[in-house]
Amino acid sequence: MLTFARGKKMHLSLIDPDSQEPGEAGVLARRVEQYGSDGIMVGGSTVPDRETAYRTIEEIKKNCSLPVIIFPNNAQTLARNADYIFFMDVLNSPALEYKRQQQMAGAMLVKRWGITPIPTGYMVVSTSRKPTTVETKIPLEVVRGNDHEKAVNYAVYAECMGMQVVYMDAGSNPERPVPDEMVRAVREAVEIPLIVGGGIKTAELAQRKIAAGADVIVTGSLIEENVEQLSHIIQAIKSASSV
Ligand code: 1GP
Repeated sequence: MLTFARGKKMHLSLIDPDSQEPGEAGVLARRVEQYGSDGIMVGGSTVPDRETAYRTIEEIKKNCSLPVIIFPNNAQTLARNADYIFFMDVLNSPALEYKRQQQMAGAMLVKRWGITPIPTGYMVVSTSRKPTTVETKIPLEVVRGNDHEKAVNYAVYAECMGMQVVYMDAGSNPERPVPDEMVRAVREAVEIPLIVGGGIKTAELAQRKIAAGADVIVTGSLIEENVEQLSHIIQAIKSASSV
């Protein structure tokens, strides 16, 4: 069972079904489990369809025993063979489609298929001059890396709404990750577990985010680029001291 808790340091591996064939995803899943990752997120902003998501999860499950969490882009790409889903409010999107409509379209599927929803306050933090993919796909009220007050307000809202986690995401392959100071500001404001992802490609960066108050680190692109490096990141997370 996958349980997030404040102070419980974890690592999640993001596998994007759009980036490799399902068979290759299975090979990567086996590697990340060996390195000590705690779960596999399946998704991204460009997952083509439900069938691709299903086949990717199928191969992941053949190759490892880690829990699989859907990281959804829309209701059309949910797959019945996942264990969990980050059931999201995109906190800084003004678009009803991403606040409510996709969630409503997906809710009955999640229930029917017995996927466990993890109510998630998801925030996109803009740290790059060139927009990341998520920034091009979803209408956003921009939260820049120094907009601590906005980030804190969104996170506190998520906590008051009863969401189980806050996920601060700089998007895939950003120029820089969510700044330490912003992670710290949000950490001080809420009690719920804090997930941080986007551009965390070294052990030092992972350690810094944990030291600033992140509980869970997400790694995506690096798994496709240099999966061996992941072992250092996971070791750093597990040995880092948190606040
Ligand atoms: C993106 O947080 C994830 O939504 C992962 O980002 O691909 O940069 O690791 P990276």
